[in-house]
Amino acid sequence: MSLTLYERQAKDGWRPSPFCWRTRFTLAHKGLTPDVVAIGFTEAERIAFSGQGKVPVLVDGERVVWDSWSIAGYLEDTYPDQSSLFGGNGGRELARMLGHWVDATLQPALAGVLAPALYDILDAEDQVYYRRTREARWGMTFEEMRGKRDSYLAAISPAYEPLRLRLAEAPYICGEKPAYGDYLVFGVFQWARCTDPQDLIPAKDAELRAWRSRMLDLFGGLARSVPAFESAA
Ligand SMILES: N[C@@H](CCC(=O)N[C@@H](CS)C(=O)NCC(=O)O)C(=O)O
Repeated sequence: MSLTLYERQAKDGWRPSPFCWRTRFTLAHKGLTPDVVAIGFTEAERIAFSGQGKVPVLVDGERVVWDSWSIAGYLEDTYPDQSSLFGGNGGRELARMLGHWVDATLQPALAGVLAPALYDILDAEDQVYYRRTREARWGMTFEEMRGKRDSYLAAISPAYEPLRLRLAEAPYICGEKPAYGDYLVFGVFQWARCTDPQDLIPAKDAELRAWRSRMLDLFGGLARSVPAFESAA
């Protein structure tokens, strides 16, 4: 059966989307290797068949699934013989909560830095679209956001606190082995690695860095196989 993943690409093959990284790791966890079709922001017509305009979109034979959470649930239910993403129903519910924390707290904590930085790695046509939509969302220009970079950077550290506490207890967020909760969080740090030259995990956060390094090694170095800034190893 053919399996195709549509994901975001920036210029020169850079792959910055945190949502798409969740899905890449989810597929790898299930031992699945999709054909990857990378599209720019201004190529939404290529996923119009899904009835919406965002990536990731997974096509599994006749089945079309979009939204990283829906894709994770679909893969867990459709490929139950492979290693579980959630470790049962309670784990699935907890993963949903963790996803909400990532979307509502962790990702926004880095977004003030990463939104204008992402602009720099887009093709010219995508830059026009991205600037228009993101500046409207933030209510200020990218230049104004860059001017506030130091204050955005200072606000990141408190958002890491739950990760610090967890990674002092276990090698992975999900325990002895990585699972969906790790992929949710890692997507954010892979977005950072693939977007901004500065490492957004400071040296003092050694355990968080060590976890990121383990995540980068997973699945044959899947996340190391794309262009990224070397500062965040
Ligand atoms: N809740 C969705 C969010 C997906 C999402 O926001 N994808 C971005 C990735 S760059 C996108 O395609 N945005 C389209 C746009 O801004 O036009 C998920 O978890 O998959």
